[in-house]
Amino acid sequence: MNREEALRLVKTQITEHRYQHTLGVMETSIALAERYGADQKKAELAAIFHDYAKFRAKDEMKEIIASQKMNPNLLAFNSELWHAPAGAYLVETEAGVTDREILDAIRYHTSGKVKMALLDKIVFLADYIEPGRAFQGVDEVRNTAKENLDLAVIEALRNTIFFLMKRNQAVYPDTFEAYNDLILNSK
Ligand code: DGI
Ligand code: FE
Ligand code: FE
Ligand code: FE
Repeated sequence: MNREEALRLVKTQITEHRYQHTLGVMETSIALAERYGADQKKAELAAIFHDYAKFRAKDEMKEIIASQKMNPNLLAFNSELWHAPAGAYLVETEAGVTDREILDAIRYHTSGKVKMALLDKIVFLADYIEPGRAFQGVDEVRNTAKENLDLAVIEALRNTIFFLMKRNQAVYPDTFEAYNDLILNSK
């Protein structure tokens, strides 16, 4: 699928604000793929589709998580997590994307996971640092992303974990596992 067709499909699914975010994630993912030697076309498609399910009803996402035998533990945590795995499923079944690396990058773009693939890291990070984002600390992560991909992902994970903990929110285990894995194993 080319960029235009993918963007056209995604535009029907999300708000104009989210579409502008998606364009930012797309440009940032392509730049990170170029910088760190990933497939730029896969980075582009994964980014375009990463928030495909963002506005689906919670009941529909719950049903997908259950019927597709995804980790049922997801349902005990913040519903913000659900659009990523539900999105991977819908992008495959509705948009016809079959590439496993692209689908995984969509699946793990919110939570992260242990042993993230290069494309997973790129989309996760691009989602965090795209030009439209204004999180506390995002400029530091943008700078780190120019030099060290793993360290930038660690910083984004750390900021998100802090953010959730400051608000007394639970942190999904995969997010901690992603953080621990990169701290222990990244060079
Ligand atoms: O979909 P986006 O808004 O572009 O961003 P996202 O997919 O990274 O997810 C949005 C939010 O999910 C993020 O701001 C924090 C929230 N969230 C809730 N629980 C968790 C979580 N994020 C992570 N990484 N881990 C959690 O347990
Ligand atoms: Fe998202
Ligand atoms: Fe994210
Ligand atoms: Fe996003």
